[in-house]
Amino acid sequence: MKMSFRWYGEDDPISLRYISQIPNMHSVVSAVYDVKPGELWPRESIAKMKKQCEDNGLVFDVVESIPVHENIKLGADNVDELIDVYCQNIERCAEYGIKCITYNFMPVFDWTRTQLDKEAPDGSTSLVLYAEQLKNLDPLKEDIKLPGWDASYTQDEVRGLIQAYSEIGEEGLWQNLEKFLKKVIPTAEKCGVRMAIHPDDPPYSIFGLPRIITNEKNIDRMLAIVDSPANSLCLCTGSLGSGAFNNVENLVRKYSEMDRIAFMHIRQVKLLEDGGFEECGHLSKNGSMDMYKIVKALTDTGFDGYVRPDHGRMIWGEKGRPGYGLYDRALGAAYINGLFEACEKAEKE
Ligand code: DNO
Repeated sequence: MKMSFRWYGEDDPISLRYISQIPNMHSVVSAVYDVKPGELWPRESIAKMKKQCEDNGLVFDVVESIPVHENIKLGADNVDELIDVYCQNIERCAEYGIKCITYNFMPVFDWTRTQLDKEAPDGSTSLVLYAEQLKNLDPLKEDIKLPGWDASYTQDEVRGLIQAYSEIGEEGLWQNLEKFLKKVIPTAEKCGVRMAIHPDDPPYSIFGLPRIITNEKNIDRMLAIVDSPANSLCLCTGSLGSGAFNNVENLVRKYSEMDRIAFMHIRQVKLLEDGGFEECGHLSKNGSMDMYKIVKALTDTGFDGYVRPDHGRMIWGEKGRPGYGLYDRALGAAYINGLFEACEKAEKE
């Protein structure tokens, strides 16, 4: 596996220098942030990021994300044009050494939480989704914003989008994903890039919007649309694991065996009885998933893709982007490194 770390570019309070000091760090996961979805990524911006990473002994070979324009997901009139730009962006990334591109197909909102700073008894804070709080959130009535969301929509635009998605429904979204994959995957294949779709987070419909990358049956359906390692998963343990119906270690074993995981996001969640969840430290004993079994499923199946510690808590007084502080993600990386070393060595004994 190749260990990686997400970096939000020059606006990120965490320096590449610090990232390079995390044991076993190999790749930087980032994106060009100065363009809107649907626009071409300037070559100079990709080249600059590549150089900044190299100057710090790191490799910029994973993109997270090239966002998919809502009009692609909705199958609007200019969909062909937008998919064409998407393909050109894949080609441009490949020119600068990118091997894996993460994206998602979630309507309007990316990952959703109801609170970003829930304090634990030890004083650390983390992201949570409480079912009670979710019931009271209504994007049709109030202007809610989360750090993972495209903040550029006005309230009226959000209303219009929610309406448009309710008209196409789940099957409409599937058809639009199919069209997208059938054009994008051959381009990715040609330039040696693996496309890695991120599961919906949480893995069920929210605000009445369709969500389709949620469970084993749907992931099978998505992978079958184009049967190629270029059409792969960014298997996010926390996203899939926040649905009690998903057995994450089985999913990891199955898709890694099929060579359809390009990228692993490893994080822990603690499931609550009412369907909500709390993010917590990476350790197995802190949450609902057995991290040892997840890593073992990867080493047993010869996984050689990218791994990144995903969301951490805010600890040691750190202030920063919720879920994306340095300290707890670095602890997560160290823990994941240890699990990999133990599993790999045990195999050889
Ligand atoms: C959340 C992230 C997601 C992910 C996108 C991929 O922390 O894992 O925002 O980057 O869904 O497109």
